[in-house]
Amino acid sequence: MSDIIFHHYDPSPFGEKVRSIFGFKGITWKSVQIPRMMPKPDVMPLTGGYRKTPIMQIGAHVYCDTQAIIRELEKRFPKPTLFPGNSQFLGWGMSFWTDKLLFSTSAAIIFGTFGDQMPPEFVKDRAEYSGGGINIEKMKTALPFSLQQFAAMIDWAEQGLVDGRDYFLGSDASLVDFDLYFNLWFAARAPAAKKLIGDCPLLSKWMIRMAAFGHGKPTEMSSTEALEIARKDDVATCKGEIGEGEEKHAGNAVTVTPNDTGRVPVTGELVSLNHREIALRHKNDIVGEVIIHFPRAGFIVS
Ligand SMILES: N[C@@H](CCC(=O)N[C@@H](CS)C(=O)NCC(=O)O)C(=O)O
Repeated sequence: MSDIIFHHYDPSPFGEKVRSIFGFKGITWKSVQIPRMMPKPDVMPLTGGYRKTPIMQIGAHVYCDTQAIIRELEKRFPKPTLFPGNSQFLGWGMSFWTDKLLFSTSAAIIFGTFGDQMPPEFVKDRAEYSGGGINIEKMKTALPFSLQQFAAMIDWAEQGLVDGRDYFLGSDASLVDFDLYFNLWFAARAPAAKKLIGDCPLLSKWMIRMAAFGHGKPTEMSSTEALEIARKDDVATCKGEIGEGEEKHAGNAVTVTPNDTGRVPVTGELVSLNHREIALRHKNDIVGEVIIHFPRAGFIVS
């Protein structure tokens, strides 16, 4: 099997979500460190312009968004499953709360706490990325409110562990746990959020259990090596999956854009379109043809 190549940076919270799943599943992977902000010259040829972190590459297949990455990992490494007791709905549904609302609360705490120490070019990059949602002065003023919201939401999690279970769905970890974990891992950089988590004794012990999964077995790879692997992989005959009623769109030139942040459209020829996935065949001079996979939920195809 081709290598799992993961493009990320170590402090990336969404990167941590996937790294902790690598640990849970005991996956061996290649780690490519990418810039924390634009420009990302060695990422763009793989993603066609999608700029978020992380992405996963397998040969000339590129998976954008943790939803697409996790779905592919579950397919290739089904054991241990992220969905014990057929918990797909809870896992994916939970991720829309943790990745959007809870994450924006965690980010508001981080920017409200450390905004003054962040390099101006980083703040400018994130302001553009979020479509104007980052304003350090406002986030500093709103910090007490953000912390109250955070405390109220993590109290739900503390309540979820009161019967002595190890993980939110019982004795086995599930996507629900990994959805929450990376947010707390991120927010805990702010001393006030760390204290709120510390005030939840069951959640604190759960954090230790989650951290113990580790990150699997990574080895470093350079971005030029990753580009070369994509270039050498031939995906000319690769076929996707077109869902019922979507046949008329197959092969069309389309754009795919996230519907929240980092709204950069990616263009290509449509190879997959169904309730779970959108995939495009994208060409450029650096890597030739790549197949770029996105989740359907949260992305706009036009
Ligand atoms: N829905 C995306 C969200 C990813 C995301 O927001 N990542 C943040 C960093 S962890 C990001 O892309 N920041 C801008 C950047 O890295 O350029 C996913 O699940 O992968």
